[in-house]
Amino acid sequence: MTESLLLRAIRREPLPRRPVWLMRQAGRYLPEYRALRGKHSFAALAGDVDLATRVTLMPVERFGLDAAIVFADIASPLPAMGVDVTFDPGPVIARPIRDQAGIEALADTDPESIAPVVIATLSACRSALPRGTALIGFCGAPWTIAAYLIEGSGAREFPTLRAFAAARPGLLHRLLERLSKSMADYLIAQHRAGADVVQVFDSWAGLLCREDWERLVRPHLARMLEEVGATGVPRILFLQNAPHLVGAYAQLPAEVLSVDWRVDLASLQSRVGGRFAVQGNIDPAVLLAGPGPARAATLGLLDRVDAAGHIVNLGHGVLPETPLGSVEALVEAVHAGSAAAAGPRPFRSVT
Ligand code: 1CP
Repeated sequence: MTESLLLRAIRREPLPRRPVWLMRQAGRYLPEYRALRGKHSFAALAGDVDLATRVTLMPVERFGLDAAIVFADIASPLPAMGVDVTFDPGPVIARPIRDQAGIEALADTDPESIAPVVIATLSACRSALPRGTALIGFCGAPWTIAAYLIEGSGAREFPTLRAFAAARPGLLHRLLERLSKSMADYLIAQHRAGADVVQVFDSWAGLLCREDWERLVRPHLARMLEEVGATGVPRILFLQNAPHLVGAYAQLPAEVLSVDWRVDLASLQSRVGGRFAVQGNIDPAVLLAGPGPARAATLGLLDRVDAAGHIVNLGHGVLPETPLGSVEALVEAVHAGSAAAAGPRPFRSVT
């Protein structure tokens, strides 16, 4: 049984080459995804185990990536909490939460019943993937989920959320407490269903100053990570647009820190590499410039960042306009990064 490069990199073992996967690797830049999306809405794709399994496997089959991330959205567990959510294209909350009644109306969750389609998709993906390809489960961090619930949808700089945090800190605590419990349930269920690793996406981490983050957000994120960590599943913690918080996140309980391109990964590694593996952090916009710049950015990253405990990824998700050749160039550069690079792995496809 071959253990995945991803799991071994998380333990910072010496490896024949670095693992590589990409955030948002299953999505609109893939022609096979667009073809399927032409026939089904996003909600229909993510709501069907067979279709979601097919989409999860698409980028792994095409590029030979070292991990699959389950095709779902950070909003996928919200219906289990009684939240009415649609997609246009991102999550839209029918009744944004702005008061105590909205928080108290949230349903309690448990790992046995949360998001059954995502859980069944993970089991199907785990049986389809070779052991050497890791399967990643994920959730939104409590703060990032709260951002959607309070604002009502994605928004530039989330002003309603920040106003709520200033005016109703007690209610925000209560909401984050509920979310941290439900997201822990969700990740535990994903691990039981076959996720080898879980990633927490704190995409909107950077909206608060450090003092407010420490006071309002940190205790809830820490508690969720602790609860999930008790199962033994490795935790990747991703923060976006938050260079001022990287030092604070590096004190949280997780195995991997994943940062965007604004952060110097080599210096982060030299500061925290004794405690964390690091993941990232090519600017996804560089891939828009084509295979040449994508290859150059990848080689530059491999050169600067020490191989031990480095998982190659982008600093944020693949953009929909990304040429396939850029992704191919990135993956090839990682594979060529070592003379001992593993050859193509057998892959059992699900149709
Ligand atoms: O129209 C379409 O085809 C839907 C586009 C789409 C896709 C492909 C959405 C709506 N969600 C997803 C899948 C998705 N979302 C995945 C699985 C695919 C993969 O990674 O391979 C994952 C991990 C997510 C996570 C997600 N959704 C995050 C965290 C990561 C990040 O990018 O920061 C966030 C913030 C969302 C919200 C969301 N969902 C969809 C969109 C377009 C957005 C962002 C824009 C917004 O907030 O309005």
